[in-house]
Amino acid sequence: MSDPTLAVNTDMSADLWNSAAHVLDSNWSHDHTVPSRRLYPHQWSWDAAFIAIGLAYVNPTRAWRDLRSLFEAQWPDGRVPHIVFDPRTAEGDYFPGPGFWDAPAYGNRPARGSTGLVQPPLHAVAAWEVYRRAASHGTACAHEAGEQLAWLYPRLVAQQEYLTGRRDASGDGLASIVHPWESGLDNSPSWDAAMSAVPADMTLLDRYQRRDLEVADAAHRPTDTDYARYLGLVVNYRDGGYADTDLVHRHAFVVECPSFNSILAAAELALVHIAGVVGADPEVHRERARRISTAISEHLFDPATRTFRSRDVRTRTLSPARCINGLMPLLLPGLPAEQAAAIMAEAVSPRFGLPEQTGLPAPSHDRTAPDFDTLRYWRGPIWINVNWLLRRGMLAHGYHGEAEDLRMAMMRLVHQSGHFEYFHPDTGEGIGAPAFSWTAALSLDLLADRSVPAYARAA
Ligand code: 9WN
Repeated sequence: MSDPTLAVNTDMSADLWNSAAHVLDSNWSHDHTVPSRRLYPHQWSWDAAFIAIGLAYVNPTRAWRDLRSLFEAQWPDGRVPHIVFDPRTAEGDYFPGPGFWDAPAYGNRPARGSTGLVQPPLHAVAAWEVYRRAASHGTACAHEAGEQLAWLYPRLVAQQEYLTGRRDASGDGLASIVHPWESGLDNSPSWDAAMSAVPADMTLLDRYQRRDLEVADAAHRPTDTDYARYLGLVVNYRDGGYADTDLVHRHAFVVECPSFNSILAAAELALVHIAGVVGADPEVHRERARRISTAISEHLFDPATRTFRSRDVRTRTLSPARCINGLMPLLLPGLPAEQAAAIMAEAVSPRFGLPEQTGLPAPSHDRTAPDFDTLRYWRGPIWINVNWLLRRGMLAHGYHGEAEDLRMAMMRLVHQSGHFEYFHPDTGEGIGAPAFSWTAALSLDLLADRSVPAYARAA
C-alpha cells in the first residue's frame, strides 16, 4: 500500500524524470523503441503510441521516427500490425515470432515482417500530443512537426477506415477484436466468457515452445490452456489469410471491447485537430467520433449494473466481468453525464478503489471479484497506461480533483517501485519486466503536466 499523504517533491520529480529518460534511451533500437529489452524485443503498436507521448519531451525526433517506423509497416488494407518484427532479432527471441505469424509480403515490405493482428489505435492521439508539444516551441518547430503530421494523416485515416469498416463485424458501428492480444489487455477476465467457447488444442504447445515462461514468472503469465487458445485463434486467422469477411461464422473469438472502441473514437477526435493542421476536412472525423461514441453508449452499457462491458458478437451477450476496460468510455467527452457518473462511481468504489482508499492507481480487475489475482497478467495488477487513459477521461469530464490524485498516485508508485511493466495491487511492488518503456514515457508526461501546481504541495 502506498502512502497517499506523501507528496511528490522536487527531488523525487528530478529522479523520476532522469530515470524515465534513461529507460527510453536504453530501449531505443535503430528506428524504434522496444517495450522491454528481454521480454518484448520488437516494436509493439500501442506501446509505440504511449512511448511517442513520452519521447516528445526528451527526443521529439525519435518520437516521430518511432511512429513512422510503425506506419511504414501498415498493411495495404489499412491495418497497423500489433508487432513489427525487427529483422535483427533472432526468431527464437520472442514467441510467437515471424515464422509463426507467416504474414505475407506487401508493398516494399518482405514477408514475415509483422503480425496480422492490430492493437488499440492510440496513434492519432499520440501524434497530436507530439505535435502540440513541438508547436509550443515556436513556429519553426510547429512547421517541422506539421510535415510529420501530413505524412501520418492519410495513414491514420486508413487505419480508422480499416477498423470502422472491415472490423465492424456486428454491423452496429463498433470495431471487433479477433484475439485478446488485440485489446492490449491480453489476459483480462473480460475475455473469459467468449474464450470459453474457443477450442483449446493442447497439442499446439507440444509443437510450439512458449518463450514467455523462460523470461517471466509462470504465476504472472497466462495458463497453458489460455495460451493454447491464443495460438489456435492465430492459426485460424492466419490460415484464413488474415481476411475479415464473415468473421462471426469463421472465427471463434469476435468481441467488442469498450476500451478499444473508446480509443477508436478518441482517435477520430484527435484527427479533427490533425485535419485542421494539414488542411483536410475535420467534419468526417467529428461525425465518426459521434457515431462510435453513440454505439458504445447503446451497445456496451449494461443498465442493470450501470457498467460498460465487452460484448461477444457471436452470442450478442455482455461479459459478466467488471474490468478496467469498462472505465475507458470516460475518454469520450460526449458520453452522457449519467454514464460518466456511473464510471466514476465504479472507479472510486471498493472494486477499483482509487487513491483515496488505497493510495494506489486502479487495478486491472475488480478487487472484490473471486477471480481477482494480484499477480497474473491483466487480472488484478496495476498498469500505468490504462490509469493514464483513465486520468485523461476524468479531465475530459471535469473530475479535476480525482484526476490530480490519480496523477500523484501514479508518479509516487513509479518513483517508489521503478519503471516496471505492472505493479502488485496491494503492495505496489513492481512486477513483470523492469525498465518498461511505456511506464517511463507516461511518467514523463505526468511529470510535465503543469495543469495543477503539484510542486506547491511538496513536502
Ligand atoms: C502480446 C508489449 C505488449 C503490450 C500488451 C501486453 C503484452 C504481449 C505478450 O505486451 O502483450 O502482444 O506477449 O503478452 O499485454 O498490452 O502491448 O508491451
